[in-house]
Amino acid sequence: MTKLDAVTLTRPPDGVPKSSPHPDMVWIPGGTFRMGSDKHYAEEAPVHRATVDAFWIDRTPVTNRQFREFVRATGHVTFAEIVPDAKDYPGALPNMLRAASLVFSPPKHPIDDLCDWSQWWTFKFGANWRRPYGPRSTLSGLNDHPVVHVAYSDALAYAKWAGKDLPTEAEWEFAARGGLDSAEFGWGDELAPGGKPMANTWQGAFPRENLKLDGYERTSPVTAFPPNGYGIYDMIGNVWEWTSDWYSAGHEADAGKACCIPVNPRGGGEDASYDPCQPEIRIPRKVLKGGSHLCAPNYCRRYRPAARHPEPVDTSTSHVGFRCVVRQASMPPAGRGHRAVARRIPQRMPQIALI
Ligand SMILES: [Ca+2]
Ligand SMILES: [Ca+2]
Ligand SMILES: [Cu+2]
Repeated sequence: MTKLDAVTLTRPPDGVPKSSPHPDMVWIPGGTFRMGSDKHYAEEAPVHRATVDAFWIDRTPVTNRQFREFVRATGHVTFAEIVPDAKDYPGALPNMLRAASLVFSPPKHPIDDLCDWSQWWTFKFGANWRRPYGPRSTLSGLNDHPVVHVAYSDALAYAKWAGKDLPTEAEWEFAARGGLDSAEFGWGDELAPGGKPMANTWQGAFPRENLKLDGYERTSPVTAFPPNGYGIYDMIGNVWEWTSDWYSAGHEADAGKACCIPVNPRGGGEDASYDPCQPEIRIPRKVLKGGSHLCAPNYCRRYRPAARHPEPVDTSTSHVGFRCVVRQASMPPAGRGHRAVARRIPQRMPQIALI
């Protein structure tokens, strides 16, 4: 076991602007922190020290209002709006070759098997960021909710357009901890201190009983819950957020000596990110962070800064969004064996977060 060090925070160096380079960004001081957790899911272990340089981060996840501005300015068409090309789908079922996205649909019957996510995820034709629940839905009332149904390439395209980038996993986790080193949640050690919900998660027995004690059945406005110690909102819950790191099944061991703590770590390589349970599907997976409105105590306790989940780069859902960062210096590329993200398409339907 490594002796726990006090978190070291750096202050913005001289010359760093006091106000952000873009509206609604918050300065994160950077420093050395304990990343991961040994007390929860295996993929979060081991706890290890990591250092991140200071950066700016969006105060909230990107909203539908903001994403609409981007689409108006660029004409960007999201992955979920594009009809898949049969050439890209050897062996695909022809009736699945339609523009679609995964929408959470609570099952009508009791579920015996909580591993069978197809019971509550529907690959809904015509669902996309403008029609988040399906072809007849709209964004009415959802302007200040996070954009959803965005694949990795959509998040990255937005970030580039905005003159920003996507956070690494280490940056994201550092920011989510809000200066509380090794606390279980982004606000302390209790999920709902004094009964007060601190994030949009799921109360009740997932996936059928949504008690909505936090006031929201699905997504919520991005400032509906209190900000963390850095003044940023919704890191935990509401929607999972894309990071730019390839997923690997666990973290590297702690460096041991202070000299060797990794600086701006980028996780493993793309090749290690494929799903070992589905070797025939070669779609690399990125790390999602923060949990969502579907994370429930009986099913998925990932409403914590250390939590992480693999998401295939081409998968979009009703519970995944993103936010951006701005750095002073460029970041090294993701992981070892980095290659460009190819537009590879799954055989039948996107793999999907088991959440
Ligand atoms: Ca909720
Ligand atoms: Ca979030
Ligand atoms: Cu979850």
